[in-house]
Amino acid sequence: MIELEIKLMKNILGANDEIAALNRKLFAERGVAVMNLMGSPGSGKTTLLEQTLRRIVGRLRVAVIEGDLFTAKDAERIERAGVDVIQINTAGGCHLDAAMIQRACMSLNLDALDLLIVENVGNLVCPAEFDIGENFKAVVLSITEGDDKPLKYPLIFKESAAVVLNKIDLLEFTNFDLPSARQDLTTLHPTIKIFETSCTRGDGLDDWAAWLIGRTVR
Ligand SMILES: Nc1nc2c(ncn2[C@@H]2O[C@H](COP(=O)(O)OP(=O)(O)OP(=O)(O)O)[C@@H](O)[C@H]2O)c(=O)[nH]1
Ligand SMILES: [Mg+2]
Repeated sequence: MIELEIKLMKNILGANDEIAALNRKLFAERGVAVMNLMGSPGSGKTTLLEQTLRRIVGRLRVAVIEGDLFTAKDAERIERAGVDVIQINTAGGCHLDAAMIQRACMSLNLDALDLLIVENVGNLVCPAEFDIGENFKAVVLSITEGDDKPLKYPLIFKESAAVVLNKIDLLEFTNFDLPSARQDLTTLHPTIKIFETSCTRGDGLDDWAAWLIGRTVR
């Protein structure tokens, strides 16, 4: 029984990887960089995107794909930031997969883009397991989630080029041990780029946006 489940998972991931490779080839041909933005529900992914778009629109041609189980609430927020946005509803599914991104891209003019940002479904586990053909992943971890999360959910931090420690304005109200979290992150992934941000106060957002522009413009 256990063996069957493992084989099934391998088949699902194998099929996903094939479509992800096609997506990656398409993005390379069209010259568009793709970031897969992941993190727990409520960690601040959409708020970070709203703040990021304020800093990069006008310098980069950007579109956003929003992944959510239900509703278009996040897509409506991003639309107000003045960029093209496509909503994918997974109807309960805990992650986006490569085929969903492939379909969404049919409604986008990739030639007119420098950067495509994908906000994945809020979850620290499944999104890290499914390649969508992105160039790089980033993960948002909010201070209110606890400093133990990198070691408890290592894959997502190992896979991500950057981690955004968000809600740093709330640090004094929690027992989040910042040096310890930074140490764990660096142990798991020595080259991971760590940002400390507050989307309410503005800390760290310019540095994060500059890094993103640097990853996009080659
Ligand atoms: N204090 C504080 N609150 C923040 C910060 N960033 C986001 N929030 C708040 O956190 C809540 C969740 O933010 P969202 O951006 O919706 O989180 P999300 O990760 O997109 O959530 P899902 O899409 O549901 O997974 C909202 O009430 C935000 O206003 C921050 O830096 N500091
Ligand atoms: Mg969101």
